[in-house]
Amino acid sequence: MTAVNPVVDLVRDGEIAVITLNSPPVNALSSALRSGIKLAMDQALADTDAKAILLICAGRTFVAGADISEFGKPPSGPSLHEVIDQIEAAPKPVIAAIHGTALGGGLELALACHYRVAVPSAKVGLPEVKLGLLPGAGGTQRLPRLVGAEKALEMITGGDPIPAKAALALGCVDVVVGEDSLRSDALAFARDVVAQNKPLKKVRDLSDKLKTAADVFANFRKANARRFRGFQAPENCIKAIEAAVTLPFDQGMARERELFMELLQGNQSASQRHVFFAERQVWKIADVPDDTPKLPVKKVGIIGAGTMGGGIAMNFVNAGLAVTIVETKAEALERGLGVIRKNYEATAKKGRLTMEAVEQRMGLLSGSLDLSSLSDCDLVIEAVFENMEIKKQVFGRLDNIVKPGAILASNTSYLDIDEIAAATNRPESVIGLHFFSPANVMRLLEVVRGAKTAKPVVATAMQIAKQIGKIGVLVGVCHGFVGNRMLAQRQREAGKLILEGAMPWDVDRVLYDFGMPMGPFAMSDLAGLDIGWSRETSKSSTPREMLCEMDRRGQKTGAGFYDYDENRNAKPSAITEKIILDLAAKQGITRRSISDQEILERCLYPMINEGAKILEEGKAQRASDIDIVWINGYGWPVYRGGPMFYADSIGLGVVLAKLKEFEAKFGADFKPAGLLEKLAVASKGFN
Ligand code: T1G
Repeated sequence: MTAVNPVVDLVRDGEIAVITLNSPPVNALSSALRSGIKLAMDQALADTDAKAILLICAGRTFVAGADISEFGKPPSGPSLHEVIDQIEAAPKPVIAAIHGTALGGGLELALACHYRVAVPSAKVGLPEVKLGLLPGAGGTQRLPRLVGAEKALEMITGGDPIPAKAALALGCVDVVVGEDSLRSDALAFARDVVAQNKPLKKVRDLSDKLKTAADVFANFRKANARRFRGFQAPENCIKAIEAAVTLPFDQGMARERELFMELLQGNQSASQRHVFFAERQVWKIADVPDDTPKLPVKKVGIIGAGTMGGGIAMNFVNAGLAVTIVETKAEALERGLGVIRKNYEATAKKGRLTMEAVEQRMGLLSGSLDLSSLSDCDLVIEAVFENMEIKKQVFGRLDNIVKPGAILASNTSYLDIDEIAAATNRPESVIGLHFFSPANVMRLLEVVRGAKTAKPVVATAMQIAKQIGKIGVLVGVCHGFVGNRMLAQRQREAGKLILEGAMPWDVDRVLYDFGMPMGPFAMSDLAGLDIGWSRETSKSSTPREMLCEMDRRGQKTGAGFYDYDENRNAKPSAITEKIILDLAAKQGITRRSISDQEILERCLYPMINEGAKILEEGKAQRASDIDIVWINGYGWPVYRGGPMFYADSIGLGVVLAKLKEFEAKFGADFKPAGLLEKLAVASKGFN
């Protein structure tokens, strides 16, 4: 065995030269790995006794792509193109042996080989679009030659990997071998290639599958316009695949390069790469190391079978955990369990679940009207009405009922976890688990650490988040935690802007065009304008109050800020416009024309400023955690990286100057946070 360099070994096994890549954790194609492959190929090609070359990886996976952390840095070592060209042009057969995932540059490397062997559990894919990029090492030119343009469009613009079996059916891999015998089976395959003098199958030379109907690309664009809204990468992917179909290979490669560099140098990819690493950082807690003991969680109790309680329960049942839901009234319990069954049956109807699985999940779910039925639960999550007194009562009772050592969690969206914990004699076991509606769908889970929450409880809560398929973000106790606390800033400004001169549909249009799924007023109409509203306390002091007083409660009443047709399509409302004009006049506000830029800045900059305060107070560990909260909980467009990353991309100096201008015009709501001021002055960023 020759160590070609620290991450690549070369050994000859009979007449086969075996190149082993060993660069944990995922054999990302760093400069060291690329150099090692090139050196090993040189040696294997020079070795006259080596009749074929096997490329295999040590560790948990085949190559998971280019090394994303090298992007944006000065290039070093051979480029991936050089390595790939050397392999494809090799005069000896090169075989890739794939286990784990062959992703991005990893699959492109394998597609340059003359044959590919994979284990059944392997997955292959080109996920670059998820990083705001496209496969930039021949993937957009070689994959269509193997699977056809339509399948390539789906795989490359979607970015999701496919299992080995499907890859075999598509011709992406040549054979699927034994799960635990990859090396020996791949060696046997290589020997057979030599023995039978099989041809050097170069994907670049294939063309049969490239015949494509003229309208395939136009139809694909049309069918996916909504899904790709705001993203640049999907269109560049489509253009590159079009080049594969219309141009000779080398010209197609040149076109791919142009389209790749355009994306690599753009803001969107920088944002999405930031999110890639940010999503992996959230799990790292400075004072709660990975080896912190975790508490066993087998049985879960949920208090409240309403929308949130039901959705929360589904997460645990989906993860195979037994769940008991407690309600105060039988009809509420029945209704709650009924909604869960309906949800599962709807999923089954769409073919995404079998009826057997529906019954199996419903089998894990039980209902009760008795809180003491939760006595032996390992975790109890309270999802009752958002009222402190009610929550404290519930926690006081749970304290007397549930076994010692169990975790008591609240799904509160705003309230003080420390005050709730103080209603028990075990504040160390109390934590906030703030789910987002619909709780069985939304990926975000704000894990709210109380002043006395024990480290094993924090560690267990983060582990549970992973177990139920959520992205857990650790936050501190403050009103509205991270997400809602920042949202309040935007909602306040949106409410002021429509009195000062804009209309709800102007504000919504600006934020929609920015990339949010919908603006604040359309969102309020969807959620219902009467959440937290009561006729008794209503004073006609805001447009929302006045709309509720007129029974315009949102989509559910066919009217709110917008008027809705029978298909729930929204259109600006003359009634809302009149309410706003009258209220502004009544409040002595002289309306003025407000630019889209001001609307955007007034809505986003106070949020960013609040994010800075959250960091100052230590209510979030890092700025990128705040970005993950907003992307996974509030629909912030991933191609803008999150509010804190967005602020960095604009420049904190710009944000600071604008906040100061607004402070002078509109008051203390815009007073810049100390941290923002300090970083801006130092020309630094949050991330
Ligand atoms: N580059 C650098 N670091 C990477 C990496 C990569 N490609 N992939 C993973 N890591 C790090 C990650 O940050 C984490 O670090 C650790 O490895 C474990 O990852 C020219 C342009 C392979 C499915 O997009 O999808 O090729 O936090 O926690 O859950 O066309 O990692 O421990 O310090 O995610 O088991 C295309 C990215 C690149 C695949 C494993 N490839 N990776 O998931 O572990 S662009 C990708 C993944 C490209 C070419 C282009 C997943 C995984 P740390 P992990 P996991």
